[in-house]
Amino acid sequence: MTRAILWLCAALLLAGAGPARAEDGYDLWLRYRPLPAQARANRPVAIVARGTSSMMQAAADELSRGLGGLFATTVARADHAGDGAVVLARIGHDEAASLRALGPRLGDEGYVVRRITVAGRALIVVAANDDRGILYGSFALLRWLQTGHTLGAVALMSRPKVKLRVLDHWDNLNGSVERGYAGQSLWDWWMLPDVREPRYVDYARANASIGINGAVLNNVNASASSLTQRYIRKAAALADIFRPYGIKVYLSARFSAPIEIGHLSTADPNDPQVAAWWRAKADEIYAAIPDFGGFLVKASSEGQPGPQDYGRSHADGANMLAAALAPHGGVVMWRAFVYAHDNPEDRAKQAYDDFHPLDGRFADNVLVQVKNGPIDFQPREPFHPLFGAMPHTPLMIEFQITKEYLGFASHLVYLGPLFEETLRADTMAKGAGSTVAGMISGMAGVANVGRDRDWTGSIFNQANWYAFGRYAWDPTSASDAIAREWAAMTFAPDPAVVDRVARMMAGSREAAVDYMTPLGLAHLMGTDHHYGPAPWVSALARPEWNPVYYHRATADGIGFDRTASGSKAIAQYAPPVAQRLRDPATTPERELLWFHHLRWDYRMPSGHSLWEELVVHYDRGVAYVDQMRGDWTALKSNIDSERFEKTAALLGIQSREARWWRDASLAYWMSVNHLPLPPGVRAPAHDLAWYKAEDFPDAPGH
Ligand code: BDP
Repeated sequence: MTRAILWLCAALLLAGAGPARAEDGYDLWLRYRPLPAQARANRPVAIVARGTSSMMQAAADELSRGLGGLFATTVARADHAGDGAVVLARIGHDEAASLRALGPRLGDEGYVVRRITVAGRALIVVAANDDRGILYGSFALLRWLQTGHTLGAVALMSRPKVKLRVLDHWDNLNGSVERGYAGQSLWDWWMLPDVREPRYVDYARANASIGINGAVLNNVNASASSLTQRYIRKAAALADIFRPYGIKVYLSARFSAPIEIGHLSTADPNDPQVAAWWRAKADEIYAAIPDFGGFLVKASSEGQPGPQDYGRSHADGANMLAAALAPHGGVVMWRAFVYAHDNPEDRAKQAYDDFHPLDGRFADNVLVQVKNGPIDFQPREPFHPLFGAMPHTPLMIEFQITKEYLGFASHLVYLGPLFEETLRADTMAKGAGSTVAGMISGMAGVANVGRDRDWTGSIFNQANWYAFGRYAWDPTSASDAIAREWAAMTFAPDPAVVDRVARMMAGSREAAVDYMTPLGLAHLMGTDHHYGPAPWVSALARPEWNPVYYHRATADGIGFDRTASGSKAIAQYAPPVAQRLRDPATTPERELLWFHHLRWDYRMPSGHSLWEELVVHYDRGVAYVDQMRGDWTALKSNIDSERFEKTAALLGIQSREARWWRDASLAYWMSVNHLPLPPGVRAPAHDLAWYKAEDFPDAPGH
């Protein structure tokens, strides 16, 4: 029977049983609601774990919970693997003997899930070289079923392509979250280490289900207090909870901590006393957290202290910390997000200028963490020129999962296509095919989770957490496949639901780019809180804080000239890429105004003038949101009322705010270019003064 028919039967059964059960999103994609009766025919009878580690237990418990839910029965743990049992075993174990040859292909953390017959018994075996692989394999088996496949057909094998897969929490010790739109911090620092909330376990389960293996607990704009003994104890409690789920904890380290909490007179990385302080601090942390991951550091950036305060380089600073962590096996994730207030250079060039000369000068346990684009998590940026330019330095890529620049919690913007675009970008550093995906040793995502009941402020924001994990596991993934997987697990593996939800998601990021910053524009948002449009802002203290710095619109034209006649930022890319970007005609249209300043009447390939084309994009973005609303309405009978209503309300906000972005932007551009709107185009709802007067002192996340 086809899946569509199975789902039709299930829907009919449900209809007979009354309205679908209300849900609040807490269960994320791990809902484990019963499969349709026909899909439950071949049910597992028991779970047998060949090992006693806490990770093995976590895997077995998850299977018990998941299979129990999906098959609407109890699937208990057992010692004997009878016919129909699910067995968790290391590759060397007898019951996994026939899989032994696969061992080398699984490496660390990889898994294989197969239906095999052992001494006449049909077993489902989840096997790996290590327990972490078994944990991931267990979640993969559940995902297989949740996405509408049958147990009988299971045959899975996978290993992660990226070693460090980390969530960065920008959580402050007072419970606020920098750029967080899902309530207060998940960590109740005040009550820790005594109160160990069940939520922490569910957070760890969710991460393990998508292969995330690290969490930085505190904000990159770090407080030195997080390194005091009191807070180390709190972090240790979280580490204990996360350990069975394969998640290491990391801390953001404030570079000046030796002064602030160590009472030294300097934090100079070349001062032996400073180095000794960090060594002692690392020893203290490892005594409490033996598998501590290491430090994330934002230094000499946006006013944060750093090695440059002492005339030292980023390598000097990173290597000093790395030396303190090395004896314990820890790493330093040193951020390349730097730009200086006294540097008149194009902001997009500054990170490259600082870091490129340091290639090969970092210690072995340092990773340089580079944002996806050269400025700052904008709705669209070209890939960062450091990718491909530091062949002798392990690089991590940093994405922002929280939607600081993409509509906060309310806009439905699926980030899969954004991740995909950067990861697939060809740096041409070593010839064609030198993709960003192929040159990263780690992937960090600025987390979007908070204390909201649905974790992320909306159901669809959960998809971005999910997609981040799936991309970190395999950066060559396809965003549409991930969206479909998520939709099946989150709603139902009913093709009617999955097709429509995936369709909504597919174009949602492009739509946000269209109504916010089309054709390569960037950084046009409101000051400080970053909510809403403010392309007119021009009076902030530092030039690069002002939107006008980025769009450079005048009566003649618009865009940032980064060619040889402008800031020359294009020269930071490998020659074949630079060659293409030099000419507006060969620059990808989506990045046109990032690299070029063009006249308003510049002829686009469509035949439109640049001005007309901009208007088309704004309108296209708004129209897409309307289409998503229509799609969602059509799903009303397929989705439980609680998640349906909340999402519908948020789409209402998005529809209003997409129009606001469009209208305010157009009103401003027209005040600069004095051009009329093309015939038939709707005029902004208000005049420019009205948009400028809007004020949001209470916007969240700031
Ligand atoms: C910017 C955020 C700011 C962060 C900064 C960073 O607005 O709050 O501190 O990124 O990444 O986008 O350090």
